[in-house]
Amino acid sequence: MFELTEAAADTRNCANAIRALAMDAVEKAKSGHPGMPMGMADVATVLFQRFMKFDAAEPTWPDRDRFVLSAGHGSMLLYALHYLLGYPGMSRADLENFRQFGAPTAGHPEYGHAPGVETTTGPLGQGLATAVGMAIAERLTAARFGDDLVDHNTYVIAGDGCLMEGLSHEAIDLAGHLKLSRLIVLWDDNSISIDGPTDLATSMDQCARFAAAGWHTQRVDGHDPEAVTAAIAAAKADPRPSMIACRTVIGYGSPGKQGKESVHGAPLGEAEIVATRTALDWPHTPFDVPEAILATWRAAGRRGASAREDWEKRRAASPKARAFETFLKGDVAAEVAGPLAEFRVKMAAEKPKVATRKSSEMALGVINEATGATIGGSADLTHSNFTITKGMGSVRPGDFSGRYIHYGVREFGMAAAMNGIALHGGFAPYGGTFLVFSDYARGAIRLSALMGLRVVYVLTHDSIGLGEDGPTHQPVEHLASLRALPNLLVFRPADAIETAECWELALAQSATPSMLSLSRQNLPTLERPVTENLSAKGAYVLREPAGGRDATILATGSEVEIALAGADLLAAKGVKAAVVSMPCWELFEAQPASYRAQVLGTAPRVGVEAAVRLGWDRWLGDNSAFIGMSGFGASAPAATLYKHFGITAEAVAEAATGLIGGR
Ligand SMILES: Cc1ncc(C[n+]2csc(CCOP(=O)(O)OP(=O)(O)O)c2C)c(N)n1
Ligand SMILES: [Mg+2]
Repeated sequence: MFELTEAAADTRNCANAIRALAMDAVEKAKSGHPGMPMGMADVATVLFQRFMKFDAAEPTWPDRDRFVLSAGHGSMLLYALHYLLGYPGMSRADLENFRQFGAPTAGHPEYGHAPGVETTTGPLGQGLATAVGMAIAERLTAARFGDDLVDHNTYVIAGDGCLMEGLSHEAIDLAGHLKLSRLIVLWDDNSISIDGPTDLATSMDQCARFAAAGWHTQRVDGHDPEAVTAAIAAAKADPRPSMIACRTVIGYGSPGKQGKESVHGAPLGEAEIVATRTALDWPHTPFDVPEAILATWRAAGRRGASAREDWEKRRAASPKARAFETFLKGDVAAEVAGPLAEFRVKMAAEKPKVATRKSSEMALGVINEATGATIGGSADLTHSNFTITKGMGSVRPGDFSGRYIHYGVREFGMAAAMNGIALHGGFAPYGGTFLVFSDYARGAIRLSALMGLRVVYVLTHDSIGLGEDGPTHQPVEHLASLRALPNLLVFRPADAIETAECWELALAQSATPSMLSLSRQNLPTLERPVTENLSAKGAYVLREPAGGRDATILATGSEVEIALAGADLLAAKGVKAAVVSMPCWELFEAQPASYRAQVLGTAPRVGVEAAVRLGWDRWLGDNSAFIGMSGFGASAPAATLYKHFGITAEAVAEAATGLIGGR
């Protein structure tokens, strides 16, 4: 190896500590990805020792720089950094337990498992897109509380895979447009992914792509600490978001495997590890870091302590101190509960016949007035999703005082950005698109659920009820598919009152995202008490016939009206049918069995939902029928479609009659 100056040798040794820990942990686990941490060790060392504003002892300091390892397979890079820097919750033993059950050192970085892990990554591209949300949130927060309380950067390490993902296009376009100058992406430009050299699959000029999206771009040798230092300094100084293509060698230091795809995701093997220790001049036993090197790292971990203490003083002296604290707590539910309760009373009195997307807009009017924490948006369907309310103001490049984000036609990018906004703290992001296009956002919805983030998806046009746009736009399997996602509340309110209730419940969650499935077509206001939030139990008896039930009709959303009409037809024939509205299965599932039994009753059941049957059998039991969809919809007026697909009051009545043996 070439001669290094003393400072450079120090940096190289510090980077070698990352390399050694990564290869040792992967070797011990017999599983993991050593290549990326070994390749990016120099860049990460420069970033954390010379630039990142953080205090390892206080990983939740609100004004810390955020670091996102978008190439989440390189998790050992993050864990090694956290151990070396002295973060709490990351011991040597944790590194030795890499990828073992219960250890904070999961295969990919998991939000909440260890302090300092800012977001879950692993699904390539999402870290980058989530970081865009964090960078937006930083500017939104700064616009409200001032640069003396909020002024930090968001750094991302992304790999070839992250940049090949389509999501990266959405993310960099949005970031470039919004001129997120504090966002800096370090691309691990190693020309290798799993299958081999990246030229098997791409010939993209990434710098040109980023530049076209309005980014500042640079190329550096990712193994030259001074070049990397100069590049990050230039990136910080530039008023655009920055991408630095860091030319690296995957698995750097492994004489037999560096530069090859074989080092991407498998242990080096005993012999190669011996050779690597020699090549790196790292004669230490596994997981041992010499005291002097560890001391350098630990000092770097404390580097930001005085900046944090200064910040604490500024906060204490700030006239906005209290407001900032309240904001960070993010207790939106307390702010909106009273006004929403009043709103329900008003709806019960006025009985509007409006689409639930419209009810949602009305509820949002109340919510957005009662709290400043909501950040709305839509993927270019604002005037269909009805997600904007009076006076919100659009977020624009250079002006983050507004509360509404025009995410553009970027559903996945929107959802990932909302995760980033939620992770950043304080805000309650919501964003709209058509329910059918939740598929485009699904990867990020899944991470909202996995991370337990309060994000609200406003998904309108939720069935064949949208009519003429036809089957490409009519969701049929989406409710079932989203209900299958763990830790996601799927709300499908039936009227203006339930819509307000569901919004209240969604905003009251602290560790669960929600989605509201909302109709395009008008729906009547239900006759029911509004003294309590009935949707909170997930399902409730909307109509109980006198003298016991012959049948129970279960329905959600727009089909509750049909269920009631079906019950009317049955009543005319002397059949006593109860009607149950089920705005949220997940909340109903969480009720005591006795409540569920009382709601469901013992009479034969008919389920009605303009969607596929999958999942309904949980509620229907043996002697049952389902009125819904069994295939794709069609293009026609909604009324024609409901008739054509047999989702009618008559069909409900007929099904119930059939079940009880005809009358
Ligand atoms: C969305 C997604 N698709 C596929 C994978 C599986 N995967 C993990 S790493 C990887 C290759 C990534 O290549 P690169 O980013 O260049 O990483 P490097 O090999 O350089 O470490 C793939 C396909 C994934 N984690 N996420
Ligand atoms: Mg690569």
